[in-house]
Amino acid sequence: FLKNGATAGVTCVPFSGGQPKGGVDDGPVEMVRFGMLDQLQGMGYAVELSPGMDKYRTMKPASDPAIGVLKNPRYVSLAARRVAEQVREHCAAGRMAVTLGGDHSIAMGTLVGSTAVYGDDLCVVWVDAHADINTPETSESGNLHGCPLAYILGLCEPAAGAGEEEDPFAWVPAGCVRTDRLVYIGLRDVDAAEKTLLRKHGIKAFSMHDVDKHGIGRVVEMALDHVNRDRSLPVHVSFDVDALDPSVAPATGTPVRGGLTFREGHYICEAVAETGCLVALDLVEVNPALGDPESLRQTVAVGCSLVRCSLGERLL
Ligand code: HAR
Ligand code: MN
Ligand code: MN
Ligand code: MN
Repeated sequence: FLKNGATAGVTCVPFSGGQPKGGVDDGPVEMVRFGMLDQLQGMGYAVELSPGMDKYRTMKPASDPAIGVLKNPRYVSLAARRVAEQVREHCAAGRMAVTLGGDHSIAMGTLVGSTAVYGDDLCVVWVDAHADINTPETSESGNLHGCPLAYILGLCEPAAGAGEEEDPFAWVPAGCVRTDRLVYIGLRDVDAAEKTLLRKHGIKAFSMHDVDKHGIGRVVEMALDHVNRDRSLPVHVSFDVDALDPSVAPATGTPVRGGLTFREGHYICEAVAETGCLVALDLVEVNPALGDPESLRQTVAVGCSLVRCSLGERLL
C-alpha cells in the first residue's frame, strides 16, 4: 500500500475532551519531547507533521452542554472531524498516518480519515483494556472515549430527525468500518452492555484470557487471520496504552490490572509491521499528569517504542 511508505504523516492531537482527566492532552508533546520525530527520522522516515496542533485546544466551544449523558459532545466532534481531515490527507498522499493522542475519542477521526482513502477494505486492530463500543444509550459514564467504535461501526441510533445540533456526530459515516474487519486484543474491562453488543454483532475479540491461554504469538496470528487472512488488506492499528499492564504504562487515565507485558505489547506492533499492511497507527491515552516523574518517563518511552516497532524497528 505504501509504495512511498518512507514518509510518516504525524498528527499530534492534544485533546482530553473525551474523558474527565486533564493531562492526556499533553501526551503528544511529551512523546515529541522524548524524541519521537527524531527517532522516526533516524529509522529513515521522512516526517511530515500536521500543522496547527494548538488549534485542538483553542477550538473548544465556549458552551458545550451535555447531550443526554454525552459530555463535551460538540468539542469531541469538532476535534475528531479535524483529525479525520488531517489523517485523510496523510493517507491520500501515501504516507503512514501516525496519530499521537490525546484520549481515544480521537479515533473517531483517525478511522474516518483512513477509511476515506482505503474504504471498507480497511482492517482495524484495536489494542485496549476497554472495548470503546458504548452507544449514547449504553454509556454509563458519558465519556466519549468509551464510544468511538459504536459511531464508526454504525451502531448508534440516529437521534430522531436530528441535525448537527442534536447529533454532533452526524458527519461520521456510519459503518465506515465493517464489523467483520475489526478485531480486539487485550480486553479485560468491558461493560455488560458492551459485551452484548460484541456478541450481537459477532465482533472478534481476544481478551487477556485468550492471551494467557494461547500466547501472544498465536493471538496476533488468529486476529490477523480473522480480519485479513491473505495479509492483502490495509491495516489500521489503534493502540490504547492502557492495554499494557499498569506496571508497564502507569501514566494513563483508566489503568486496569492484568494487562499486556512490555514484550506482548511490542510483539503485536512488530508482527503487524512484518505483514507490510500497516497504513495507520494511533497511540493514545498517555497522560503525563498522572503519577510521579518516573511513571511519566516510563509511559512516554513505551509509547514511543511501540510507534517505532509498528513502523518497522527490528530487534535484530
Ligand atoms: N467502558 C467505560 C466507559 O464507557 C470505560 C471507558 C474507557 N476508558 C478508556 N478507553 N480508556 O479505552 O466509560
Ligand atoms: Mn481506548
Ligand atoms: Mn482503554
Ligand atoms: Mn469498567
